[in-house]
Amino acid sequence: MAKLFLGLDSSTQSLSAVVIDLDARKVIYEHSLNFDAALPQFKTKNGVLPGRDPLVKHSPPLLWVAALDLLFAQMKKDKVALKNILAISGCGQQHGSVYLNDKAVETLAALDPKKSLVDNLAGIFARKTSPIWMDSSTAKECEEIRKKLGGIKFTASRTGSDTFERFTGPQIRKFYKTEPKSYEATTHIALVSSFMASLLAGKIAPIDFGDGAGMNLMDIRKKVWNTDALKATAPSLIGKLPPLADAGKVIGPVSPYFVQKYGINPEALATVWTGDNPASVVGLGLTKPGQVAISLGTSDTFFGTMAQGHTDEHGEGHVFGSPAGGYMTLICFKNGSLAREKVRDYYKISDWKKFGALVESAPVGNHGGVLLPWFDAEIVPRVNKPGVHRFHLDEKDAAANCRAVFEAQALAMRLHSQWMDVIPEQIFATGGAANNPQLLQIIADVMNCRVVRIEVSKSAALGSALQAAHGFLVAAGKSAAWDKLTAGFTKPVPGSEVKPDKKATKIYDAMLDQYAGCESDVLDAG
Ligand code: XUL
Repeated sequence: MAKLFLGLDSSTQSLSAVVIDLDARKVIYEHSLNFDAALPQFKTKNGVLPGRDPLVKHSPPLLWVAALDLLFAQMKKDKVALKNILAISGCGQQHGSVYLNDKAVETLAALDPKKSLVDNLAGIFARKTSPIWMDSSTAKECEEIRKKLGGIKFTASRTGSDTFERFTGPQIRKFYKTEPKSYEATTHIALVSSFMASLLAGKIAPIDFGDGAGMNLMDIRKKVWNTDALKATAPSLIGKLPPLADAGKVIGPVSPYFVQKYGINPEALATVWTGDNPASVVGLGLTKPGQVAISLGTSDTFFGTMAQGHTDEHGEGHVFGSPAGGYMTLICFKNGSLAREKVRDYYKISDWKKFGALVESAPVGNHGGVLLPWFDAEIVPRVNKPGVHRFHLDEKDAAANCRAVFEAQALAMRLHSQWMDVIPEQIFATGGAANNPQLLQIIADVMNCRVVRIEVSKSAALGSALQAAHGFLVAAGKSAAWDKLTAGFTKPVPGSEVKPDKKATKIYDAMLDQYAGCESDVLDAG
């Protein structure tokens, strides 16, 4: 009998499933369910409830509940061998929180398969909507918590990150301040990840060290709830939080609801979920320190595995627990493809091939020309006022500006990842813009490291399936080395390797200080 493991990814816009056959090292099933299209009755746009305040971004948790039923129904329809699934794990969009009342425990334990999950669970919420990671309405609460914890450096060194608007602690504080009665009626606070795990386990699930680190509530070193952070956030918080645990740890057998309704193996194990970024680290096979990935999408993220959880004293980057043990780091640049596309459109360049040819026609280092492409407010470095800044760069020179946007993005990655103290051996590039050879060459030259392209459509769900396998093997007392588990699932695209050019690297080594000076000039000027 094939050993199958199911991984789920409850993201902002969709719920995805990946089933792996571990021994065959194969993904045997993939499916994604888009929330807006599949569940229009929840009236979300891109998975989020429309609202008047652009800073507030909430989603209805019952949407995620309904999606889980639909996805299992789809898997049954697609004849996935659910009776052979040995364990299930998953991941969720990070930071989002779900508020449950005193009916949650007994309701979860007695789910009736004759009813839908939504009908079973409609009465368990102390708050109808969930703030998600796109919410940035808690600047005041961030400031309050940061101040009580002793400033940026201390907040980051204790909890893994400075306070950020989307992080769960500031969100909980805002809820407590604005809706104290509902906060009081909340008996359990879950993350999206632990909430979804609770549905499968039929009981309140622990929060893992990866997603827990995205709350500003967990002691990043000791991996326990931090008393000072809890106190700075809201009263009686400890009693509302579940325990912390390793991602993939077995919670118990899957709820009979899924066995009776969808025919899943009654012995399938429900395990602890994590956040989507920690799951992607495993899904991309970054299980050893020094392995780094960049995801070049709407925004660009730079993340990797780190042995020691040392934190960024400037508070720009994050440290989360990694499902593979140890830590992972993450920095997020908002002006990724967003900026690349703005430059392309500004110079009326019809496609990326032409854009690439223009980049190649300008010299490495652009004769010292620098562009700061902060078309939108930037996360790293923190720039609240959007603006595009040119230094020794002629706005009319399309080629120089095309090269400059790529060089700035690569130099920013190098500059702002220095605190990680991770010397990458090789960088995996994913996301749409990883198809751009000139961008990959510049990243290889700036980082002085080879870059390979990796194509994975569902790295977070794949990471979750591997996490289920890991949890299953550990519970069975079997060997579960992460590098062996992930081997064969994540292969670089053949022939995609880009090697650094020594001469170019020398130019960029010298240019880094100049680039940092340009950033400082603009940031100091406010
Ligand atoms: C990470 C973050 C996002 C969400 C997206 O800190 O906010 O990447 O996890 O789902």
